[in-house]
Amino acid sequence: NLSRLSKAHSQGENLTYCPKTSPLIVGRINVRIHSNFTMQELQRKNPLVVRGGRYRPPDCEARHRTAIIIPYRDREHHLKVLLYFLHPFLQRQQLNYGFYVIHQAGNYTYNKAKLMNVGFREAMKDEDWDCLFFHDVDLIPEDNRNTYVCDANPKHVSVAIDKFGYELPYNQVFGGVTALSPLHYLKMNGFPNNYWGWGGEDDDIGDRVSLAGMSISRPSLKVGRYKMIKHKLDKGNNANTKRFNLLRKTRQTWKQDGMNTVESRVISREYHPLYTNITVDVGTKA
Ligand code: NGS
Repeated sequence: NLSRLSKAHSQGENLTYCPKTSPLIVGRINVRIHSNFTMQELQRKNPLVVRGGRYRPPDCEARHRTAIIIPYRDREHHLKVLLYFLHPFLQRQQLNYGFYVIHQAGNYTYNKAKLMNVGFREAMKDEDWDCLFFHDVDLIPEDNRNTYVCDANPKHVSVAIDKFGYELPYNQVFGGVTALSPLHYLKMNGFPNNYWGWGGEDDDIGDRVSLAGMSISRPSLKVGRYKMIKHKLDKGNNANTKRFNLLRKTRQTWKQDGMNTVESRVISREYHPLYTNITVDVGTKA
């Protein structure tokens, strides 16, 4: 029956919409981090995920189209674990989704926010996504009721992380996992391109939300729960000593620096079975 339905899907037959709340959602998930499995095994566990990490429910028309954007460099183990948990998590929510890994080429200082701008641009070339989830590679959701869809305002999603005792660490925090519609994203001119190294870019993004006249929405602490995969400090991502100065100027700079000025060169676009990998040259500090 499943194969008949997916055949119906690929032939473009009209399916009825999925229910407003998916009956497949399981609630709290027992996240036990491990990676003693191969990518092939992971593919076999997700038979309905197609080339480039794309999925749509086989038996109903999804109500939401969500792109997962993962800024990335040299975190193979984390990516594997995230794929392991996130694919079934999203399928249970009956989403039409796509998985994008945005990989910074070379060893130059990391620039996460710029990678996310590239991710937005590249993902929107594929599909008219109605929501983009900007997702740290080391955060694993622990409650399936945390639905990966957008709100009326930009949503800060990872509100309760084990590392912070499952509490919001500070009021303006806007890092980890966030969800914006294309309209939200363009309204705030995307993310800053000039934060090189660790820290501050997420606070800048949070400031942009309010400077663009929006507010931050959040799920409850009960549902917005995440486990952070432990890791050592990354090479090429030292704390950005300029971050406090940059943050003082966001009000003056956000309209001149962002999605309207992102300069980068896509080196390759690879369609892996469980994700699309986009390798990009983001350049160097001005
Ligand atoms: C703030 C940083 C954010 C960072 C947050 C949590 O202080 O970029 O801590 O960091 N802001 C500045 O440095 C201005 S964490 O404890 O997860 O490493 O995301």
